[in-house]
Amino acid sequence: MKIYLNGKLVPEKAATVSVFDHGLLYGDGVFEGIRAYNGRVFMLDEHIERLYRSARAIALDIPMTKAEMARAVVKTCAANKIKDGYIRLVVTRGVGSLGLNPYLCKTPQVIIIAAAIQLYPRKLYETGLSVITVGTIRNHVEAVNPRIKSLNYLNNVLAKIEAINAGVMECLMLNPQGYIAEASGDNVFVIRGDTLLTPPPWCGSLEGITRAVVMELAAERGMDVREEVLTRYDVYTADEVFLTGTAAEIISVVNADRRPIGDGKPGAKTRELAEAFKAFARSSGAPIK
Ligand code: PXG
Repeated sequence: MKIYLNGKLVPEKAATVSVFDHGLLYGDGVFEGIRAYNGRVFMLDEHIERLYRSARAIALDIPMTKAEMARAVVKTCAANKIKDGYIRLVVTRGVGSLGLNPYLCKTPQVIIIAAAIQLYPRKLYETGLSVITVGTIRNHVEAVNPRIKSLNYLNNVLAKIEAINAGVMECLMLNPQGYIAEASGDNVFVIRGDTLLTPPPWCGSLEGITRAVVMELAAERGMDVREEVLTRYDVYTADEVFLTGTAAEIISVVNADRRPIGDGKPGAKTRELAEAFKAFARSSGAPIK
Protein backbone atom coordinates (compact mmCIF):
# COMPACT_ATOMS: atom_id res chain seq x y z
CA MET A 1 0.00 0.00 0.00
CA LYS A 2 1.21 3.52 -0.82
CA ILE A 3 0.35 6.23 1.68
CA TYR A 4 0.30 9.93 0.90
CA LEU A 5 2.38 11.73 3.51
CA ASN A 6 3.09 15.45 3.17
CA GLY A 7 3.26 15.54 -0.61
CA LYS A 8 4.90 12.16 -1.22
CA LEU A 9 3.59 8.67 -1.81
CA VAL A 10 5.52 6.41 0.53
CA PRO A 11 5.39 2.68 1.35
CA GLU A 12 3.12 1.80 4.26
CA LYS A 13 6.11 0.97 6.53
CA ALA A 14 7.64 4.41 5.96
CA ALA A 15 4.36 6.23 6.64
CA THR A 16 4.99 7.23 10.24
CA VAL A 17 4.38 10.29 12.37
CA SER A 18 6.31 11.59 15.37
CA VAL A 19 5.37 10.71 18.95
CA PHE A 20 5.46 14.50 19.48
CA ASP A 21 2.69 15.07 16.94
CA HIS A 22 -0.19 16.88 18.64
CA GLY A 23 -2.60 14.70 16.69
CA LEU A 24 -1.37 11.83 18.88
CA LEU A 25 -0.72 13.77 22.08
CA TYR A 26 -3.98 15.74 22.14
CA GLY A 27 -6.25 14.51 19.35
CA ASP A 28 -5.43 17.87 17.80
CA GLY A 29 -6.32 17.60 14.13
CA VAL A 30 -9.15 16.93 11.69
CA PHE A 31 -10.13 14.14 9.34
CA GLU A 32 -12.50 12.88 6.65
CA GLY A 33 -13.73 9.44 5.68
CA ILE A 34 -14.54 9.23 1.98
CA ARG A 35 -15.79 6.40 -0.25
CA ALA A 36 -14.79 5.48 -3.78
CA TYR A 37 -17.42 3.74 -5.88
CA ASN A 38 -16.93 2.29 -9.31
CA GLY A 39 -13.65 4.11 -9.98
CA ARG A 40 -14.78 7.51 -8.72
CA VAL A 41 -14.35 9.42 -5.47
CA PHE A 42 -17.82 10.13 -4.13
CA MET A 43 -18.64 13.72 -3.10
CA LEU A 44 -14.95 14.63 -3.07
CA ASP A 45 -15.39 18.42 -3.14
CA GLU A 46 -17.97 18.30 -0.35
CA HIS A 47 -15.61 16.27 1.87
CA ILE A 48 -12.75 18.64 1.17
CA GLU A 49 -14.92 21.66 1.93
CA ARG A 50 -15.89 20.10 5.27
CA LEU A 51 -12.24 19.24 6.05
CA TYR A 52 -11.21 22.85 5.51
CA ARG A 53 -14.15 24.12 7.60
CA SER A 54 -13.15 21.75 10.42
CA ALA A 55 -9.54 22.96 10.14
CA ARG A 56 -10.61 26.60 10.15
CA ALA A 57 -12.73 25.99 13.24
CA ILE A 58 -9.68 24.74 15.17
CA ALA A 59 -7.37 27.43 13.73
CA LEU A 60 -5.32 24.92 11.74
CA ASP A 61 -3.92 26.15 8.43
CA ILE A 62 -3.75 23.29 5.97
CA PRO A 63 -0.55 23.88 3.96
CA MET A 64 -2.11 23.20 0.55
CA THR A 65 -5.05 24.45 -1.48
CA LYS A 66 -8.36 22.59 -1.73
CA ALA A 67 -7.62 21.83 -5.39
CA GLU A 68 -4.22 20.37 -4.47
CA MET A 69 -5.87 18.29 -1.74
CA ALA A 70 -8.47 16.96 -4.20
CA ARG A 71 -5.71 16.01 -6.65
CA ALA A 72 -3.74 14.33 -3.86
CA VAL A 73 -6.77 12.18 -2.93
CA VAL A 74 -7.30 11.08 -6.54
CA LYS A 75 -3.57 10.43 -6.99
CA THR A 76 -3.43 8.28 -3.85
CA CYS A 77 -6.43 6.24 -5.05
CA ALA A 78 -4.81 5.78 -8.47
CA ALA A 79 -1.48 4.70 -6.92
CA ASN A 80 -3.32 2.01 -4.96
CA LYS A 81 -5.53 0.97 -7.91
CA ILE A 82 -8.66 1.72 -5.89
CA LYS A 83 -11.99 1.19 -7.65
CA ASP A 84 -14.25 0.68 -4.65
CA GLY A 85 -12.66 1.73 -1.40
CA TYR A 86 -12.45 3.86 1.67
CA ILE A 87 -10.22 6.91 1.92
CA ARG A 88 -9.05 8.35 5.22
CA LEU A 89 -7.80 11.91 5.01
CA VAL A 90 -6.07 13.15 8.17
CA VAL A 91 -4.50 16.51 8.96
CA THR A 92 -2.74 16.73 12.32
CA ARG A 93 -1.44 19.84 14.05
CA GLY A 94 2.05 18.40 13.60
CA VAL A 95 5.11 18.11 15.82
CA GLY A 96 5.23 20.40 18.84
CA SER A 97 6.36 20.40 22.43
CA LEU A 98 4.80 18.36 25.25
CA GLY A 99 2.77 21.43 26.17
CA LEU A 100 -0.63 22.28 24.71
CA ASN A 101 0.40 25.38 22.77
CA PRO A 102 -0.60 24.66 19.17
CA TYR A 103 1.34 27.67 17.89
CA LEU A 104 4.57 25.78 18.59
CA CYS A 105 3.53 23.21 15.99
CA LYS A 106 5.01 24.53 12.78
CA THR A 107 4.03 21.97 10.14
CA PRO A 108 0.68 20.18 9.93
CA GLN A 109 0.96 16.57 8.76
CA VAL A 110 -1.22 15.60 5.80
CA ILE A 111 -1.97 11.89 5.52
CA ILE A 112 -4.12 10.11 2.93
CA ILE A 113 -4.83 6.39 3.20
CA ALA A 114 -6.73 4.72 0.34
CA ALA A 115 -7.76 1.23 1.36
CA ALA A 116 -10.41 -1.41 0.81
CA ILE A 117 -13.72 -0.76 2.48
CA GLN A 118 -14.77 -2.95 5.39
CA LEU A 119 -18.51 -3.14 5.06
CA TYR A 120 -21.03 -3.95 7.76
CA PRO A 121 -22.40 -7.48 7.40
CA ARG A 122 -25.00 -7.65 4.59
CA LYS A 123 -27.43 -9.25 7.04
CA LEU A 124 -27.62 -6.08 9.12
CA TYR A 125 -29.14 -4.26 6.16
CA GLU A 126 -31.81 -6.93 5.80
CA THR A 127 -32.69 -7.24 9.48
CA GLY A 128 -31.99 -3.66 10.57
CA LEU A 129 -30.06 -2.36 13.56
CA SER A 130 -30.99 -2.21 17.22
CA VAL A 131 -29.82 0.84 19.13
CA ILE A 132 -29.97 2.17 22.66
CA THR A 133 -29.83 5.72 23.94
CA VAL A 134 -26.57 6.09 25.83
CA GLY A 135 -25.65 8.16 28.86
CA THR A 136 -22.70 9.80 27.11
CA ILE A 137 -24.05 12.99 25.58
CA ARG A 138 -22.79 14.71 22.47
CA ASN A 139 -20.42 17.56 23.23
CA HIS A 140 -21.88 20.94 24.07
CA VAL A 141 -21.62 23.15 20.97
CA GLU A 142 -19.24 25.45 22.83
CA ALA A 143 -16.96 22.54 23.80
CA VAL A 144 -15.53 20.78 20.72
CA ASN A 145 -18.42 21.61 18.40
CA PRO A 146 -19.81 18.37 16.93
CA ARG A 147 -19.77 20.05 13.50
CA ILE A 148 -15.98 19.74 13.64
CA LYS A 149 -14.76 16.37 12.39
CA SER A 150 -11.81 16.39 14.75
CA LEU A 151 -9.35 13.68 15.73
CA ASN A 152 -10.82 13.86 19.21
CA TYR A 153 -13.47 11.13 19.01
CA LEU A 154 -13.40 9.99 22.63
CA ASN A 155 -16.94 11.27 23.13
CA ASN A 156 -18.09 8.96 20.33
CA VAL A 157 -15.86 6.09 21.47
CA LEU A 158 -17.36 6.23 24.97
CA ALA A 159 -20.84 6.12 23.47
CA LYS A 160 -19.86 3.14 21.31
CA ILE A 161 -18.52 1.32 24.39
CA GLU A 162 -21.86 1.78 26.13
CA ALA A 163 -23.73 0.42 23.12
CA ILE A 164 -21.49 -2.63 22.68
CA ASN A 165 -21.55 -3.38 26.41
CA ALA A 166 -25.34 -3.32 26.25
CA GLY A 167 -25.29 -5.85 23.42
CA VAL A 168 -26.09 -3.57 20.46
CA MET A 169 -23.84 -2.18 17.74
CA GLU A 170 -24.98 1.41 17.62
CA CYS A 171 -26.49 4.08 19.83
CA LEU A 172 -28.42 7.31 19.85
CA MET A 173 -26.63 10.23 21.47
CA LEU A 174 -28.56 13.13 22.97
CA ASN A 175 -27.26 16.67 23.29
CA PRO A 176 -26.95 18.48 26.64
CA GLN A 177 -30.59 19.65 26.34
CA GLY A 178 -31.87 16.10 25.85
CA TYR A 179 -32.59 16.39 22.14
CA ILE A 180 -31.49 13.71 19.70
CA ALA A 181 -28.13 14.57 18.12
CA GLU A 182 -26.95 11.54 16.12
CA ALA A 183 -25.46 8.06 16.41
CA SER A 184 -21.82 7.46 17.41
CA GLY A 185 -20.63 7.81 13.82
CA ASP A 186 -23.75 8.30 11.73
CA ASN A 187 -26.56 10.81 11.32
CA VAL A 188 -30.11 9.89 12.27
CA PHE A 189 -33.39 10.25 10.34
CA VAL A 190 -37.03 9.71 11.30
CA ILE A 191 -39.84 9.05 8.82
CA ARG A 192 -43.37 10.01 9.79
CA GLY A 193 -45.84 9.52 6.94
CA ASP A 194 -44.36 11.38 3.97
CA THR A 195 -42.15 13.55 6.16
CA LEU A 196 -38.44 12.98 6.60
CA LEU A 197 -36.98 14.55 9.72
CA THR A 198 -33.41 14.95 10.93
CA PRO A 199 -31.91 17.12 13.70
CA PRO A 200 -30.38 20.45 12.66
CA PRO A 201 -26.60 20.63 13.16
CA TRP A 202 -27.00 23.03 16.10
CA CYS A 203 -28.53 20.12 18.03
CA GLY A 204 -25.09 18.52 18.07
CA SER A 205 -24.69 16.60 14.84
CA LEU A 206 -22.09 16.50 12.15
CA GLU A 207 -23.18 17.93 8.81
CA GLY A 208 -22.97 14.53 7.19
CA ILE A 209 -22.28 14.29 3.48
CA THR A 210 -24.48 11.20 3.19
CA ARG A 211 -27.13 13.07 5.17
CA ALA A 212 -27.15 15.91 2.61
CA VAL A 213 -27.39 13.49 -0.33
CA VAL A 214 -30.26 11.59 1.29
CA MET A 215 -32.17 14.80 2.04
CA GLU A 216 -31.90 15.74 -1.64
CA LEU A 217 -32.90 12.29 -2.91
CA ALA A 218 -35.91 12.26 -0.58
CA ALA A 219 -37.03 15.73 -1.69
CA GLU A 220 -36.76 14.62 -5.35
CA ARG A 221 -39.06 11.73 -4.45
CA GLY A 222 -41.72 14.07 -3.12
CA MET A 223 -41.02 13.71 0.58
CA ASP A 224 -41.37 16.71 2.86
CA VAL A 225 -37.80 17.00 4.18
CA ARG A 226 -37.19 19.03 7.32
CA GLU A 227 -34.51 19.69 9.89
CA GLU A 228 -36.34 19.55 13.20
CA VAL A 229 -35.54 19.29 16.88
CA LEU A 230 -36.23 15.66 17.78
CA THR A 231 -36.65 13.83 21.05
CA ARG A 232 -36.85 10.12 21.78
CA TYR A 233 -40.63 10.49 21.49
CA ASP A 234 -40.12 11.05 17.76
CA VAL A 235 -37.98 7.92 17.48
CA TYR A 236 -40.34 5.69 19.49
CA THR A 237 -43.39 6.84 17.51
CA ALA A 238 -41.76 6.93 14.05
CA ASP A 239 -42.88 4.84 11.09
CA GLU A 240 -39.25 4.28 10.15
CA VAL A 241 -35.83 5.31 11.46
CA PHE A 242 -32.50 5.04 9.69
CA LEU A 243 -28.88 6.10 10.01
CA THR A 244 -26.64 7.56 7.31
CA GLY A 245 -22.88 7.68 7.01
CA THR A 246 -20.07 7.24 4.53
CA ALA A 247 -19.33 3.69 5.71
CA ALA A 248 -22.88 2.64 6.60
CA GLU A 249 -24.60 4.39 3.66
CA ILE A 250 -28.28 4.02 4.72
CA ILE A 251 -29.16 1.47 7.37
CA SER A 252 -32.53 0.85 9.04
CA VAL A 253 -32.99 1.10 12.78
CA VAL A 254 -35.74 -1.33 13.80
CA ASN A 255 -35.45 -1.21 17.56
CA ALA A 256 -34.57 1.60 19.97
CA ASP A 257 -34.23 1.08 23.72
CA ARG A 258 -35.82 -2.35 23.22
CA ARG A 259 -38.92 -0.87 21.61
CA PRO A 260 -39.71 -1.97 18.06
CA ILE A 261 -39.94 0.91 15.60
CA GLY A 262 -42.98 0.70 13.32
CA ASP A 263 -43.51 -2.99 12.64
CA GLY A 264 -39.96 -3.84 13.74
CA LYS A 265 -38.72 -4.43 10.18
CA PRO A 266 -36.78 -2.22 7.75
CA GLY A 267 -39.33 0.08 6.14
CA ALA A 268 -40.24 0.52 2.49
CA LYS A 269 -39.30 4.20 2.31
CA THR A 270 -35.88 3.54 3.84
CA ARG A 271 -35.31 0.76 1.31
CA GLU A 272 -36.32 3.02 -1.58
CA LEU A 273 -33.92 5.73 -0.40
CA ALA A 274 -31.12 3.19 0.05
CA GLU A 275 -31.61 1.97 -3.54
CA ALA A 276 -31.64 5.53 -4.86
CA PHE A 277 -28.48 6.28 -2.90
CA LYS A 278 -26.67 3.25 -4.31
CA ALA A 279 -27.58 4.20 -7.87
CA PHE A 280 -26.46 7.80 -7.34
CA ALA A 281 -23.20 6.76 -5.66
CA ARG A 282 -22.26 4.45 -8.52
CA SER A 283 -22.87 7.08 -11.17
CA SER A 284 -21.26 10.21 -9.76
CA GLY A 285 -17.95 11.39 -8.35
CA ALA A 286 -14.45 12.47 -9.36
CA PRO A 287 -12.87 9.90 -11.73
CA ILE A 288 -9.75 8.14 -10.43
CA LYS A 289 -7.15 8.46 -13.15
N1 PXG B 1 -21.70 11.76 12.54
C1 PXG B 1 -20.46 11.50 12.97
C2 PXG B 1 -20.09 11.82 14.37
C3 PXG B 1 -19.50 10.95 12.09
O1 PXG B 1 -18.27 10.71 12.52
C4 PXG B 1 -21.21 10.90 10.35
C5 PXG B 1 -22.07 11.47 11.27
C6 PXG B 1 -21.67 10.66 8.97
O2 PXG B 1 -21.12 11.65 8.10
P1 PXG B 1 -20.80 11.34 6.57
O3 PXG B 1 -20.22 12.61 6.04
O4 PXG B 1 -19.82 10.21 6.57
O5 PXG B 1 -22.08 10.99 5.92
C7 PXG B 1 -19.88 10.65 10.77
C8 PXG B 1 -18.85 10.06 9.85
C9 PXG B 1 -16.83 4.45 11.63
C10 PXG B 1 -16.61 5.90 11.36
O6 PXG B 1 -15.84 3.71 11.67
C11 PXG B 1 -17.65 6.69 10.94
C12 PXG B 1 -17.45 8.04 10.68
C13 PXG B 1 -16.20 8.55 10.87
C14 PXG B 1 -15.17 7.75 11.31
C15 PXG B 1 -15.35 6.42 11.53
O7 PXG B 1 -17.99 4.06 11.79
N2 PXG B 1 -18.56 8.73 10.25
